Amino acid sequence: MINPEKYISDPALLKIAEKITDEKRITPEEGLTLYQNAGLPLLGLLAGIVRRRINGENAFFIRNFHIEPTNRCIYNCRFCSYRKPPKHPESWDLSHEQMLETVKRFDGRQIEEVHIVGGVHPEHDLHYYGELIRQIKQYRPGLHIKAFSAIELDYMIRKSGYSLEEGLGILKDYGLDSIPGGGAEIFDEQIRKIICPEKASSDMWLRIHETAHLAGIPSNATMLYGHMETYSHRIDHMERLRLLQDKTQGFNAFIPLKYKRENNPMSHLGEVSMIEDLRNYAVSRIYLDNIPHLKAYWPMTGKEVAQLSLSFGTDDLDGTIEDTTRIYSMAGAGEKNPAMTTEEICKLINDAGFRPVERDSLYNFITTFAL
Ligand code: V47
Ligand code: SF4
Repeated sequence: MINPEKYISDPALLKIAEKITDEKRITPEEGLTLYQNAGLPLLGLLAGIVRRRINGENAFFIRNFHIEPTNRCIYNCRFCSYRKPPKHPESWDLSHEQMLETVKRFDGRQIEEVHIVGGVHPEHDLHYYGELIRQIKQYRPGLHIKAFSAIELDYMIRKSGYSLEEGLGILKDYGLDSIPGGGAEIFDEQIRKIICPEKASSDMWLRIHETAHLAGIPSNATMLYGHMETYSHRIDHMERLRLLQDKTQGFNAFIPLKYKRENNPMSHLGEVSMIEDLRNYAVSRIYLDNIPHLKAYWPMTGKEVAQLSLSFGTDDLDGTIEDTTRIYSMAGAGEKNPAMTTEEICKLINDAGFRPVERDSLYNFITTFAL
């Protein structure tokens, strides 16, 4: 038997480690202690215990692609490299036909999910996006539509004059299946005031996800970290998510997103290290004991960090992507033309010692590969 006392000399960390191995929930103060005082090896060990309890040796991926309808946006978040003003040479605003062309590129190929997310266009309302969803569903009924961050939803629902309940219900009727996790950034109101003062508030983000969950629309949650937030702000962010998840059980996955500095006004802040990325994945896995999946979004992290993160609590590498997203490469993320074949993803997972599982959007197993 391993005697933990022999390896963990700090009594506070020892107590937390014992709680985790006893399957007990850690407090916000204990989460903060982990961030402040636990080294990478201990965090990896503890996150691995939680990961194995929830997901065994499985590491999930999906066949998916993105549609980014527009990079025009009424807001101007200081960390954003994606938004461009109307007549800028790199600005775009795709028509429904152009977006359907992207769907048609996958004719005859197995594909599970389309992820639709973009800027908040001043003129596009709920029915504009509803019609897009309707046309995609009509063309390819089996395709799961995961679409619109809470920030886009807030604007399109208000613009069309509906309550949240009505707006989300109407979008569900058009064919919306689930909601991605974007726009959460960091919930602390003071930091939000500095980095994204105009966009929907933290309370509104949480209300939209709660309302969606109650309407039977599952969702994800993100956290933008590595800018000017403190560890307390990260714990506060995760605590608000953990409380909501206790109420609704509607979150499928948590996705930490490291702030990337290229082409945005916050560049002077620099970027945190890979060690910090792995520590953050591990604390997230331990803290969010009620959100089943922790996603390493590889177009953002790069393939190697995503692979390594599997040993620090993550169990989901998102998907094949098919070179259909620009949001992260515009901010200087590792992958300029993100695309991976299922063979590549399986090898990446296998080489890290985990079992590749191809999933659908709701984490039902499609194919389980050999370990
Ligand atoms: O909310 C914007 C982030 C998010 C930068 O649900 C940046 O499966 C880092 O939500 N550096 C949108 N991050 C993307 C998103 C997402 C991604 C992958 C999977 C899922 C999912 C959702 O991108 C924004 C913001 O937090 N972001 N700019 C930047 N410079
Ligand atoms: Fe607009 Fe989203 Fe960029 Fe903020 S992060 S400016 S809401 S596109």
